[in-house]
Amino acid sequence: MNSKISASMMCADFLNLADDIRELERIKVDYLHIDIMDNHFVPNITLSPDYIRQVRNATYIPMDIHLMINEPERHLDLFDFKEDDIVSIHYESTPHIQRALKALKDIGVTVSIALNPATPIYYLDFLIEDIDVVLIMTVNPGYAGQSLVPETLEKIRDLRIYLDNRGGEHVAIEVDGNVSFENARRMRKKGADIFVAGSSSLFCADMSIKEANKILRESIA
Ligand code: S6P
Ligand code: MG
Repeated sequence: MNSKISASMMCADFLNLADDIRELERIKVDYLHIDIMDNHFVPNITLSPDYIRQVRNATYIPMDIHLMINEPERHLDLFDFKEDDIVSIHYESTPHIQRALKALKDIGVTVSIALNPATPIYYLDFLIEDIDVVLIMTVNPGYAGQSLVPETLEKIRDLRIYLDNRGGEHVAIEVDGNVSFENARRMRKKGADIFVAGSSSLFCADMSIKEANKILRESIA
């Protein structure tokens, strides 16, 4: 599939959020990546259902909602999901992952399963029918600004082969964590389709969103 960019909103300028959103519309970003953390599944707290509602009123860009919360199936009704959204839940976050994925499918969103760096690909053996996207965490979830876990690069390539051999050719691969210009190029070569762009690229300190977008698009073309 054509590569897509999902802008990591926990890295946006909170004091000038409306300006950042207008700029993200101008550069035609594909998704707004919204990190939701509960301070249990991961040791941090970030964005919220209210944030989603407010931002939803300010833009037409679909959302890519990354739930880093325990037992997400118990909390889905807190969220205002829309049909164009991707919603990711973590394999590691619930003993009832298939039930949770099915609940997302019933809501009608694009269903994504997220895997932490150390979670093996074969855990998807009985889930391929239930998913549209696999979100490969290329850092351990919880914080922006971390370094790539290098083993995850091969994991992207292995996952593409694994999916293609099991009737999952249509399943997209998303990558999240230290998606720098250089890492994005390497991830694209391994088979990544959707790139979460945070402090390592789109929101890096030393250039504008417009300039960063140009370099990132070239890296993943
Ligand atoms: C991390 C979170 C990510 C970060 C993103 C930040 O737990 O899921 O989505 O927001 O990785 O990007 P960067 O370039 O700072 O790693
Ligand atoms: Mg994320």
